[in-house]
Amino acid sequence: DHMAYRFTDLLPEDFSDSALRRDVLDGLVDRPKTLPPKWFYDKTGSELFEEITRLPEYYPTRSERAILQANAAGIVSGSGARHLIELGSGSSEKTRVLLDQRPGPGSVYTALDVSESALRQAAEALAVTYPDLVVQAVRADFEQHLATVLGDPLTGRGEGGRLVAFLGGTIGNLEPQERSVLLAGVRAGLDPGDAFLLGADLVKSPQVLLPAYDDAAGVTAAFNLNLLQVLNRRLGADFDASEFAHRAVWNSGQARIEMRLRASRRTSVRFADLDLAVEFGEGEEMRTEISSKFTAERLEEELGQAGFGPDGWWTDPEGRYSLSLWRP
Ligand code: AVJ
Repeated sequence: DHMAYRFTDLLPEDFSDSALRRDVLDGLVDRPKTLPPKWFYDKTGSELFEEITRLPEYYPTRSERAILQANAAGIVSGSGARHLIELGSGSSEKTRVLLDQRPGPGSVYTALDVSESALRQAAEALAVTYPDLVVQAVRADFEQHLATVLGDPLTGRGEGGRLVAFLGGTIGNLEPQERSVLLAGVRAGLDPGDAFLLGADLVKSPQVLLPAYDDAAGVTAAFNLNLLQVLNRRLGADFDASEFAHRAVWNSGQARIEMRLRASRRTSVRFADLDLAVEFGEGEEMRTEISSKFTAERLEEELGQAGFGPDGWWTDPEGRYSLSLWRP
């Protein structure tokens, strides 16, 4: 049955257009210039990201998968969950490791993402593999719709047994302020008996971190520079990508990798659709992504601030990446 899942759309039709316009108008008039990383993921960008996850230098995806595979039974049975709710589910590929441990027929999986095509593809495939699983796909922005998604009637409050998962290290892409808002929002949506599973990359030597974001084959550079094509196509901009270079910088004070695009010469860029011109000075950098790295102490402090207590901690053998379980 090709309709074996429920689809709910919480986003306006023009959501991504209006959000992109706002982000460009806000971020490219600021100093330093910044853009949020969510705009990387057009078709080419999503393919380049998949390629990044297979690079020898890029460990987070492999580490997270290894932790999930080694500990899925303990995570799922320890959480007591019958309903898995995934924020930013993408292809839901690694989610299968958790779903394989579901307690029985009637278990529920709710996927939340901004991409309808990714949601439908993932939901359809999961409904085929797991005919006894109730699958829901919700097109929503986890920075806006947590209360709706974690409330009735979508995911049923108050019965306990819900596990909210936020995997892939995406928490690291949020600014500290956005992070605390998100964590507080998850906490507010959970009841006693529910749990929160978080995938977070850990602080380590810049000798490991920097190559992960500036690989020898140049895939991350292509991924970063592709953002300029996204802006050219979607907003009628006229970036000349050959005038910009990929940079990855370890900001030790804030414990984060910053990806930037550096203008090699003075240049002016027009955004036809926005009636906007943006000047870049020679050597000026636009920050396109932060990828924060955490310590166990830091996570415990931030999750504690949001009203969570620790209930489980797993890393890969090299201690590069963490999965952690939290209780409201
Ligand atoms: C999967 C979004 C967390 O920050 O490591 C990979 C994205 N950027 N290489 C990360 C990314 C550059 C990635 N996230």
